[in-house]
Amino acid sequence: MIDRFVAVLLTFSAFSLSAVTQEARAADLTIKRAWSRVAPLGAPVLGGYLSIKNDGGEADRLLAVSSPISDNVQIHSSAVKDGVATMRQVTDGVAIPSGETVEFEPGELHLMLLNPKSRPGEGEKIPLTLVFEKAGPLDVELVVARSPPEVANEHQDHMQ
Ligand SMILES: [Cu+2]
Repeated sequence: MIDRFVAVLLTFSAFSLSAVTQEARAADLTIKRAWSRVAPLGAPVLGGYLSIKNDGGEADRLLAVSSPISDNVQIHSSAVKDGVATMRQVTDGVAIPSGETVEFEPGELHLMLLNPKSRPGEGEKIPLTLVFEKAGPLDVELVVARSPPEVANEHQDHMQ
């Protein structure tokens, strides 16, 4: 238990967050492009999108997500059935395989904050805690934007 606590402290001391790329890191996991779409006034839910990269040698698993602005943050998967978009709650977590990046994005796997206590405006941030089976808890912030944030450098490098 003590070891676990120390591990969490070390995780937080290594924690970094960039306002530009919304990047956070814990152990072998890197979170990028954490954002939420600007919601209309009175929206019953807020969407949460991000990518989780696992550079570790073994798989991890996103078990749960929480936020101070919602008592019920769910993981959803989307599918189109008979031309109708539907989504369902994922209750057994999401595997983050070793060496892979799992994307949470509109119309696909995503996070959903139910009954939000506030609806932050464009440029504001929504705190979120991701709980992983092995890496433990990781704090990130969703930047509220109208469209997905660009990933700086990574793709542009190829065009120069
Ligand atoms: Cu949803």
